[in-house]
Amino acid sequence: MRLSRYFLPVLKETPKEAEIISHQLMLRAGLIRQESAGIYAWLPLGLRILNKVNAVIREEQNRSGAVELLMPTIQSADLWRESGRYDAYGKEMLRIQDRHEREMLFGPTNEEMITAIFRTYAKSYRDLPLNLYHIQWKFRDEVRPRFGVMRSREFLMKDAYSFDLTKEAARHAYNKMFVAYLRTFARLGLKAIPMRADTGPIGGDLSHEFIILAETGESEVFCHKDYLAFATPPADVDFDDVNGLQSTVDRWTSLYAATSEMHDATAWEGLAADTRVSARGIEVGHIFYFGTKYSEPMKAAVQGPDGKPVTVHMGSYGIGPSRVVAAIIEASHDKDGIVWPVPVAPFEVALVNLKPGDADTDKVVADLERRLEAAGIEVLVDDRDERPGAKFATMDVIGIPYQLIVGPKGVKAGEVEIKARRDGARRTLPPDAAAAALIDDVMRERVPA
Ligand code: 5CA
Repeated sequence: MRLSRYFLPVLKETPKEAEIISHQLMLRAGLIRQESAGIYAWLPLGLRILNKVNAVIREEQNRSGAVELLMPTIQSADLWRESGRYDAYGKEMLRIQDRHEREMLFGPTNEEMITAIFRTYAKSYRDLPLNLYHIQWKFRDEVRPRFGVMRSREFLMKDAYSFDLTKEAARHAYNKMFVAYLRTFARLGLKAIPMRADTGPIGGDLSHEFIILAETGESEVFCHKDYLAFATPPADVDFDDVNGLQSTVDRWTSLYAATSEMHDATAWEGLAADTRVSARGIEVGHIFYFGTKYSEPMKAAVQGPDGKPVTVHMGSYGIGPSRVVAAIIEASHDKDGIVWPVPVAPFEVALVNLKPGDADTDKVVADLERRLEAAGIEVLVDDRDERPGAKFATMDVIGIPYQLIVGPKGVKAGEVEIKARRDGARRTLPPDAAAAALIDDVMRERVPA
């Protein structure tokens, strides 16, 4: 992609309305634009990042056995009357009337709709277990939308819903999502700690929030410091191994970890002082087991092995990809801008042409672009007619992991320069060797172990 033909509205100044660093940098780097309070347009660079986050989430959901579908954003109020949540949900629900004066709503979550889909088609215990998910926009009319896409009114959610015959089977479904979430957040470059959590309007008696520690987090959280060094379950984890998965979950829930709503001050005081981490946290995922809370009133039952109807046990599992983008920035930035980990970077290499119009430089840049793209690397070529300083500043703000810098002096000497955005480390190499080194580095970092 040539920057001269792209749409990248980078801002020089930090917008005053943005209070936290991720919001400031998302506006400065031209990722999002506010359209109304808590409602954002995703500009081209931002959309590429959001799509990368979704791709990682999707891969790990699919790996765990969940199946993707897509439900609409607009739902009928009648569906919510069946579960009894239409009135209970309160002012956070955006209620809409269509031209026939039918009551509709913009979905804040999809438990009711997925239960209705399930009961239409699933008739037998042989249809179970089942986990269906989608990645779709939600709307919650938050009283205080703030911090950009971190707490917005319209936001993207990956929500999965599991259906099982028994409570034990539902526990296994819960554990699958628990482990898939550990892998997902690790691949996104985040250290997420599962914490016992309150279930709020979703309901149920078993629930964990996946929290990343960050100064700008909205809630206060408490956890044992050993969690920070726990190893992520490997890519070849066997999701059908009931005991194996349970022991992974047991280990990840063996030490103290709680959000402020679930905090037990006495248990906390009992821990050795040097093992206690009390910090601010950002909730990037939330999983729930709620048994028959929806299947009972909505009559979602299947025929059991003995021919009798069994009301199914359900759970729901959410991740907020739009919030995750902001959370990654909170966890990965420096004074000059964003530092994207390769798996979510909007482009993997920024190829900076220091003198567009200089025939020799242009040729080396074009060759490098072709070579990298042929290897499947995503390249943004800075071919703008700008001072080198301005180009470097832009590339630093938008945070592409590697900069490949080509100027007339280097070209004469047969050299180009690689700068790693992460630590600023520089290497000077002949163009061919630089391309080979970058292809190596990017491929290695795409899917971390
Ligand atoms: N139906 C359940 C699970 S599928 C549910 O709605 N859970 S939730 O309310 O906890 O939301 C799931 C995830 O969506 C949260 O963990 C968070 O990452 C994201 N999320 C929730 N509210 C917002 C918001 N206002 N702005 C951005 N992301 C949000």
